[in-house]
Amino acid sequence: MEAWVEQAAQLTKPDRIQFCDGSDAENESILQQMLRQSDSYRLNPKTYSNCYLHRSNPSDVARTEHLTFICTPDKEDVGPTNNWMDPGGAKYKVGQLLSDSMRGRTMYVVPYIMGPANSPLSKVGVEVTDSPYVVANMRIMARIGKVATDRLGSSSDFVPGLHSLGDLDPLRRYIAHFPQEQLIWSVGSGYGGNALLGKKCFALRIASYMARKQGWMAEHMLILGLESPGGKVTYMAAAFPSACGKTNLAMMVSALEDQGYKVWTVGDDIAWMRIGADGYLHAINPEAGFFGVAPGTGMKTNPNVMRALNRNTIFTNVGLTSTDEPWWEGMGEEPPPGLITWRGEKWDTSKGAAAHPNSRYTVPAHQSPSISPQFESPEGVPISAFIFGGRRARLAPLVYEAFDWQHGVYVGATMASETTAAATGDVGITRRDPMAMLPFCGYNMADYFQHWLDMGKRIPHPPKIFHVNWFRKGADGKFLWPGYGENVRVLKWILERVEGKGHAEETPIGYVPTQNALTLDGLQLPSESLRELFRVDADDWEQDLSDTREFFAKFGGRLPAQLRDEFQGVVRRFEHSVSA
Ligand code: OXD
Ligand code: MN
Repeated sequence: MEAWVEQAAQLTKPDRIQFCDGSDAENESILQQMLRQSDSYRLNPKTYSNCYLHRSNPSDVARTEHLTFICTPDKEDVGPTNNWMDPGGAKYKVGQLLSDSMRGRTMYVVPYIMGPANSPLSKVGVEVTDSPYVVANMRIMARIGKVATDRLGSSSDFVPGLHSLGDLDPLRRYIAHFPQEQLIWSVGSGYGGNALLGKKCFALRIASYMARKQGWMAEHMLILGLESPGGKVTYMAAAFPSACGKTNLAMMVSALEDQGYKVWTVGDDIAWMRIGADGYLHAINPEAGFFGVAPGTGMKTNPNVMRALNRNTIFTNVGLTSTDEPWWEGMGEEPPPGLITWRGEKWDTSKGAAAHPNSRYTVPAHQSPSISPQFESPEGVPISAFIFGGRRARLAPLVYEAFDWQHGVYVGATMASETTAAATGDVGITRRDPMAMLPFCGYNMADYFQHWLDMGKRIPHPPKIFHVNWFRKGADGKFLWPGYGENVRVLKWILERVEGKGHAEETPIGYVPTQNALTLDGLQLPSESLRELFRVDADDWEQDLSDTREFFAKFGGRLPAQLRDEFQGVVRRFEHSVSA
């Protein structure tokens, strides 16, 4: 590690190097350094103890997928859904931007563990960065400092990540991954997904590459435990594209709590999974905190996280009240007088939203009242169900179950969603996002599908696979399903299917709950809404199938034949159902 840090310093030429031990005293000094820069503020210490607001450069507010590269000698190895650079070329180009980039700055060295400190599934990374904001966030999102150097010892088995803010100009911004060397270089951005290298860069892009080689899975999935009456907890992992409600689902306050159904949070974004001695797939959450989207988060949508956010939290690009408290749209309160926008201007209605739509909170996971007692479990939790989903205003029913693993892989591979503000680009466009991994898969997605198919053959007790859509709209343009805490009703049906009990009928796309299969007591849902929520419309699916065909064609001969077979299977079943 010291040798690599020395190399990084020779390239970037910092004035000082600070090795982080993760102690409280050190954190205090990092926060002071963060506050000395003009973009960070301490929030009201009475109501938001040890909380901070950071305002990022307005051109640096989200992941920049067009500036994110996977660097391998053979272009084919990254596939049609990733940006490619040759490793030598990338080292030269990005190296020029990193060269001398830390002059006049401190280089912080942050050793960290992704995953519980004593878990065999966890892995060590080392990030060097010139941003105290990044260090303060890494401290919440990973286990940093001594615990990591102790685990590493004199071994060189760690993922090095070199990060520099550079000059924050998007024209000089690159997030480059070298999977074969297990190396990350990021320059020109301070935004979470681009700069907290343990998260998307390591725990998804590099880890997905490692996982395929080593026979495990690194997925963009939340992990939750559903407790049922009697106290048994069944674990599920769910993949939704960015900003589709993973955090809210993982931390849900169940609408069926008085019937004995309660949700426990293990993770809200990433799952690392290995086959356990019991034949189940076991999952750990590699992260130690939640980096959640603030707008839309309130006491109605996510009371658990709201109860966690009043201490030890870093807010990024939210609004600021005259009493030094954070504010965002959907928090549940009207804009207060004297509100300041995320750009630091006085808010009025002409300014639009006071908080940036991708503004975030970074909060320690253990502060959520819903945190699972298994959160630190070294062996992880056994997963009984995988849930895929996205925002589909028209197409997909509220929930359906795949016929088997191979069909489930097809369901995941054909996932699509209407885009949100988590990445730069147009919002509201439907894009294919297989397993929610489109921006995060560190190799050719066709090979990733094959890895999923192979894993299914190796797992003695594979999870059942489901698809949900909380976002279906009626003819009036309104959401048909209330969502949030009511989603537990869908989880309950999934649990019943896992236990071989829930009722369902076969449709061309999978098993859909029968009209009375969902527990709906206490919900005033018109029966037309219910019918609409479960409807499988042949015309809509026909259109979607032609889009899927185009998407699959991108992968050419590398697409696994089993997925072509599954595609034909859906087409055939629709033809039968129409002629019947
Ligand atoms: C995230 C994302 O921040 O997916 O989790 O963009
Ligand atoms: Mn995510």
